[in-house]
Amino acid sequence: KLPDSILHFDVLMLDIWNTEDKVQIKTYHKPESCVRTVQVSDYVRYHYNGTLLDGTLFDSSHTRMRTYDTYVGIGWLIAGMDQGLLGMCVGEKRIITMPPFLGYGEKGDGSDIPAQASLVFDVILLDLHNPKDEITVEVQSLPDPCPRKSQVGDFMRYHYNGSLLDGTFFDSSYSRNRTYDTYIGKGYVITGMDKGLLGVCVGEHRRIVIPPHLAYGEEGTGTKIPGSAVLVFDVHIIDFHNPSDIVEITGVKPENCTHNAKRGDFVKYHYNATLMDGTYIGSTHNSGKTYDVVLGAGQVVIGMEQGLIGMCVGEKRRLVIPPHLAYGEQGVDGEVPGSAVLVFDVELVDLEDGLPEGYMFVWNGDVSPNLFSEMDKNKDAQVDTTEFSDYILQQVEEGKGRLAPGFEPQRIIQNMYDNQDRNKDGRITEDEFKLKADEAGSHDEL
Ligand SMILES: [Ca+2]
Ligand SMILES: [Ca+2]
Repeated sequence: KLPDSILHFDVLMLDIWNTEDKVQIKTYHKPESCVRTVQVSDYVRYHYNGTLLDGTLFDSSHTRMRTYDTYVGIGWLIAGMDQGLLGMCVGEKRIITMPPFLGYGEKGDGSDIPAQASLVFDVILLDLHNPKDEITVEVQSLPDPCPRKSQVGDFMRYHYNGSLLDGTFFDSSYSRNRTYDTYIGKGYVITGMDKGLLGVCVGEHRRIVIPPHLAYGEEGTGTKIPGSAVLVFDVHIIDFHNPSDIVEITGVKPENCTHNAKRGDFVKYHYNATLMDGTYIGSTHNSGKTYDVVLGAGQVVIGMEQGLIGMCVGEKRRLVIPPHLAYGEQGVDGEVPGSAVLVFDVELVDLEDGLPEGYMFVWNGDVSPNLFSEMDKNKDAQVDTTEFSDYILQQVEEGKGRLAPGFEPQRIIQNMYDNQDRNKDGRITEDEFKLKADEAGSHDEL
């Protein structure tokens, strides 16, 4: 022992705790919106930096570039974390400080955490769900009226933005500039989406929050959706239909509407066409020229023919035509998207009665018994195309016969002529004429 010596101690305080200590929580960032906080048995994904009380870093999820994923409050974590994460919001940042007996205690952990060390975790919570969770749906805007809501088996076209709970974007149909198209309720999309798209209206905006067990599970998918991630989809319903849909016809029938369009009739109409969301497709009103077709002749899509049948001149209808009665899955390049439902506002402007099914020419009265000799103007015992054509046109002009409306008369007459000229030598003899006239049920009959 040295007498009268002065002792110097340089003391560096590394750690201090008390057996009465509890977990200390200091929140230094709280998100504006916090609909839900961590409860016992929730599953969380978070990032952390772990340090000793003196600031020595012993572990970091950030350097591993992946979140720490675990259940909370049921003993999967050290006690200090099981307690310290409770009540946290997604997006919240907090510092959780715990005494060693709530951390790794007397033994410490490996070479990085010494015995009896207090621990400090700087935590940001990224994700939170409970295995008992269902999807949640938040309707953001609802069209009025909404005459129909989607059901299992409908085919839907929608846009979406997909993000994780902390707001990290992972996918968007908008970026591809095309809708996502699928049957719903049939397992073609993740379970949560299948459920979340039921009961929607055309035009609706809704947010669908899907826990991982109803999405991509513990594995996640691709590079952007981590395992056990909750997904947030903001969807906009463009349209939907059912494969069993027929043309939906609305409109008020004018009074004294007695003469209605039927198959074979030649009709002239105006239309304005849009998609269900109002996107313009086309209109006759721009040119002022009507669209003219023969009903049943396949000149327009089936849904349009069905929608026009039964209309009278002056009548207006709205036709909602599902894609299988319009342009199908293909659509029309650059004009109509595949599988799109179309809305036509039509007005019938003119209607000319067609001929009976299958006929292109009919006599209004009795047929002349001297048909052949009447046609054979120059009396050379054969009818050539000019004689034939002149004769038919004259009958039409005098009201004795009618050609099917809506077709080129010369083409009809040429067909009739070719039909009659059995040996195809370019002229019709009296024998050919009789032979043909004897056959029953043939079309374009004289
Ligand atoms: Ca002749
Ligand atoms: Ca001939």
